[in-house]
Amino acid sequence: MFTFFLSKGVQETAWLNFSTFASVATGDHVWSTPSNAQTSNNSYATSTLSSADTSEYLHCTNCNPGIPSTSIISGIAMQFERSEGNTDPGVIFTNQITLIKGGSRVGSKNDSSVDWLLNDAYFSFGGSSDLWGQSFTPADVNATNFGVAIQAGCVGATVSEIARIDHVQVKIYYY
Ligand SMILES: [Ca+2]
Ligand SMILES: [Ca+2]
Repeated sequence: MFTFFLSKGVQETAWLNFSTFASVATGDHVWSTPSNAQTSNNSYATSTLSSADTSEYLHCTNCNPGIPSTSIISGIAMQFERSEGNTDPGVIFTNQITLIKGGSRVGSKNDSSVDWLLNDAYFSFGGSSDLWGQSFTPADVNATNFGVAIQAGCVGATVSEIARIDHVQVKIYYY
């Protein structure tokens, strides 16, 4: 039985949508209509930023992964579909992405060297053996207060620019 358990290898959920969304401090500007990040439909969570500003964190929680209670969580990935408005292209970037464990932001990645594009595109972070420097039990990720958070930044803008997020998803890897 134990040998079979080990030989199963790592399993993964589908890319999961979230059900609960909020704009949460800290940051210079709120996310409007945060629940627009639930599905890919070209309706956006937006935050309007001037140069050197950051958005608040877009908190996305409640993904209902249903991980069996005896499993080991080996990795967590997230992806999000993003773009920027077209008043001053090339000034919006990802300042910070974190996971949310027990309702609090933990772990951190940034992608500040990559500008968000004028057209929607998905970018992904994390992976099958990446726990973002944290540890998670099945109960942690099954909880309604597990999720991801995204903070946008802006640099070099001559006018205010809009950060836009169409869709946020998460995938859990476990064995
Ligand atoms: Ca889209
Ligand atoms: Ca959307």
